[in-house]
Formats: sequence, structure tokens, C-alpha cells
Amino acid sequence: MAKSDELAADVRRRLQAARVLTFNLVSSPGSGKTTLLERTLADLGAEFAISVVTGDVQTQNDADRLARHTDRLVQAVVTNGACHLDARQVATALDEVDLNNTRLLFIENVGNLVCPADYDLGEDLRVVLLSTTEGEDKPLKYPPMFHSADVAIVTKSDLAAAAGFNREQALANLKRVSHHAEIFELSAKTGDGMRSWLDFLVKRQRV
Ligand SMILES: Nc1nc2c(ncn2[C@@H]2O[C@H](COP(=O)(O)OP(=O)(O)O)[C@@H](O)[C@H]2O)c(=O)[nH]1
Ligand SMILES: [Mg+2]
Repeated sequence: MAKSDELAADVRRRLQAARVLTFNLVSSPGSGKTTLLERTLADLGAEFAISVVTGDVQTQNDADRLARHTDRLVQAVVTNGACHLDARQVATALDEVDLNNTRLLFIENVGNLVCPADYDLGEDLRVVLLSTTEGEDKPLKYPPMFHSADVAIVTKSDLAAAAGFNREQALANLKRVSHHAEIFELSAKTGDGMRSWLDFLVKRQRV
């Protein structure tokens, strides 16, 4: 773990030197990480130099999906069973990425609300997603993940009514556990709420 933290510090220094702002996206499988990135690339990709590293236990499916929305390299990491990415895998993936020509870097972590909580990847901001279809209580059930988040995004807002999503309860749980997180609510399918997320990215980029 100490070695992993050292490697994460190396990654962080490398990204800061290249003036890249980096996001580590975490959530349950299926909460909408890849869909949010597809939409973000489609909406901002032409204006901003965005690079992506995707982590999955098996397959390059997410990287292939994202590659359709950008002509930049989307670097896939297959963890072969591991339930999270680690800083060494990110460091290796970054060897392939043109960092000097990157403003924003998204790392899509393995879908899991437990393991990724303990692994610093060298990111600037940790982004946790909570979809309206997975229940309002996830922040209470997985406090380390939600507590460590800098940004919390309620996704699939278009499905809230069908899923019987209790928005007030979910926001109260998020505010209780994700103390310092900035909260967004959106649908990457309909585009509803995307504007505030995109504005946030533009505002936070390193200059
Ligand atoms: N209705 C709706 N479906 C979504 C939304 N975001 C993702 N999905 C769907 O949810 C499923 C899982 O999404 P995906 O992006 O692969 O989740 P990931 O495992 O977190 O990367 C897919 O079938 C997506 O089409 C959304 O905002 N609204
Ligand atoms: Mg995905």
C-alpha cells in the first residue's frame, strides 16, 4: 500500500507538470460511467483535449465505445480479475497518452463501490456516480467510497420516476456521507443537467 501511494504521488506530479486535470470515476457497475464519458466527449471533446483511460476486469468494450466519440487514443487497462485500478497500471497506461496535448484526463475505474476506495491513482478529483435505479441508500452502505469523493453525480435522472427514486432522501444521504462533494444531477441519455457538469469541467481545467 505504501508503494502504491508512492506511485500515485509520481503519477500526480507527472500530470501536474503536464497541466492535466485528472478525474477518477468510480461507481457500481452500470451506474453510467461510460455513458457519461461518451456524452462528455461528444459535447466537449472537439473543444478540449480530453484523454481517457478505462479499467475493466475483462474486455476492452468501454474503450471501444469511447473511441467512437473521439479521434484521440482511449487507453484500456484489463485488470484480469482485480476489482480496482492501481497507480502502477495508470502510470503504464499514461506512457501511451500524449499528456502535453491533454487538458482533461478521465480514468474510468472498475465498477465497484468497495475496492477502489483505498487506491489513490494520482487523480485530482474523485467522482462517484449514483444512479437513480440503484437505490438512495448506497452512500450509507459504502461510506469510504462516498466519503472520499470530491464530486458526486446522480445519474439516470430520466429514470427517476420509473424507479421510484426518492430524490430528497438520496441527496440527504449524499450530503451526510460525501461531506465536501459538489453534487450534480443529470441524464447522459437525454442531456438533462449536462450543462452544469460541462461548465464545471471547463471552469476547473488547469491553465
Ligand atoms: N436511461 C438512461 N440510461 C443510462 C444512462 N446512463 C447510462 N445508462 C444505461 O445504463 C447502462 C450502463 O451504463 P454504462 O455507461 O455502461 O455504465 P458503467 O458500467 O458505469 O460504465 C447502459 O445500458 C446505459 O445505456 C442515463 O442517463 N439514462
Ligand atoms: Mg463502463
